[in-house]
Amino acid sequence: MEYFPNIKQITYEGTDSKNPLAFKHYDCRQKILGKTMADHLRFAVCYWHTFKGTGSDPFGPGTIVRNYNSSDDPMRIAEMTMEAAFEFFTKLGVDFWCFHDRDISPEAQTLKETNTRLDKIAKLAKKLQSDNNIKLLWGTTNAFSNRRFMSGAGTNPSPHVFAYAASQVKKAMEITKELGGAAYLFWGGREGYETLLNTDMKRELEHLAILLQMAVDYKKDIGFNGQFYIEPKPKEPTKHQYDFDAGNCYAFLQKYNLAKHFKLNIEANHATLAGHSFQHELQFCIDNGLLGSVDANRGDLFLGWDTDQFPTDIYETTLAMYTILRSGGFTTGGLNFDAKVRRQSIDPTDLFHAHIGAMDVFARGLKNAAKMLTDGVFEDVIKQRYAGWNDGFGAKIEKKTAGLKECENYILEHGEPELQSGRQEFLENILNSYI
Ligand code: XUL
Ligand code: CO
Repeated sequence: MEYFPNIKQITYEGTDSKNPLAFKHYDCRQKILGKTMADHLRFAVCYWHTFKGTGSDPFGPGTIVRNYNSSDDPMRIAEMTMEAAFEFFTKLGVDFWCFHDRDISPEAQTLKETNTRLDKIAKLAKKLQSDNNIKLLWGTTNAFSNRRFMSGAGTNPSPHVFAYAASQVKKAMEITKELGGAAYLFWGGREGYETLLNTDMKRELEHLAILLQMAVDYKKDIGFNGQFYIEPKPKEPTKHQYDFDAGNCYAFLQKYNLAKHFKLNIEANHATLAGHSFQHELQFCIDNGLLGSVDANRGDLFLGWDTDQFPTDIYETTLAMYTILRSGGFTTGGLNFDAKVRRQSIDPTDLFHAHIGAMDVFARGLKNAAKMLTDGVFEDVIKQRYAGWNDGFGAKIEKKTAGLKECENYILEHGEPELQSGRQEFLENILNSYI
């Protein structure tokens, strides 16, 4: 059955095209700095929002009705959804997808039955992957929706719930391996707290580290070679999420000797919720060898929660791609659209408009970033600004051969420093000239 019969293959038609169902900027085969756009951007569609999202919010149930949900049998729905998903990936022309175990297959009465269901759907996914030449960017488990996880998964006060979460991680990692996933992801769904009146934060964090170590060990046991990611988020669903931001995750990973096993998956909307720019979180990761992958979306300036909107801002995508390109680009990671169409966008075609726009805005970001990098204006400015450290007394400080006394002597001899403008407005104007 065809699930999107009104949609043909989406193709690149160039900037003059008026066709809303065509790319104006994303030309998958076009080479930028020696690599195709497809290989730079590594676009992925997320299963949860795009195929399982129905537009429900705290004030009302879903508004979106999909043809692949038209069955009384939940497993038939799971199969039809998977078929619809691969039709969507193929028509859109993305190379990757991402999923949670519970997105692709519904939970049953027991873990055993649930896992049998998962195996069945994973088999279908594997066939569709190979038929359509689509790859898995990452898989993960949903250990936050079921009521058993109301107080967390790895950080739950009950070891019984911890063990349940751990067994879900085990199975989800196995199917991720079976599907050739480039990575396995941990987002700390309800790993956080509502009040310290009932929470032993220290113990909970120790338990989280134990769970991750178990995963590291099991990964070795089964020979899964994918990369592990943690996805930071500062709040929502809990008031305080433990994996607050990239800096916080890094401190946690170092404390528990896990840093060499993990990279981070940076989500734009999570960065802004943490009070950081998307670019800041990316740069922090790059500076510390932590950049894994990206959940590409955006928040709303006026709303303080995770609205998960599709990216539309060329400034944001230009700065993000500039930062990613400067670091050498993605290896295992890519740009996963962890984004959902709005509650009133009820047509299947809206899913295509959302992804086409997002892919085009990242393609523009990539092209702008490549020009910025080739011209080297910003790199030169930074080089010049720090040139004082390359020799003389600056080099002595960097080599740690000067102490407080030497600094004092230097000032006594040289007096007041000469100040240099930061030239921010000048640089912002140059940035604008690329956009
Ligand atoms: C939630 C979120 C998740 C993760 C995967 O805010 O971003 O969907 O990306 O669990
Ligand atoms: Co995400």
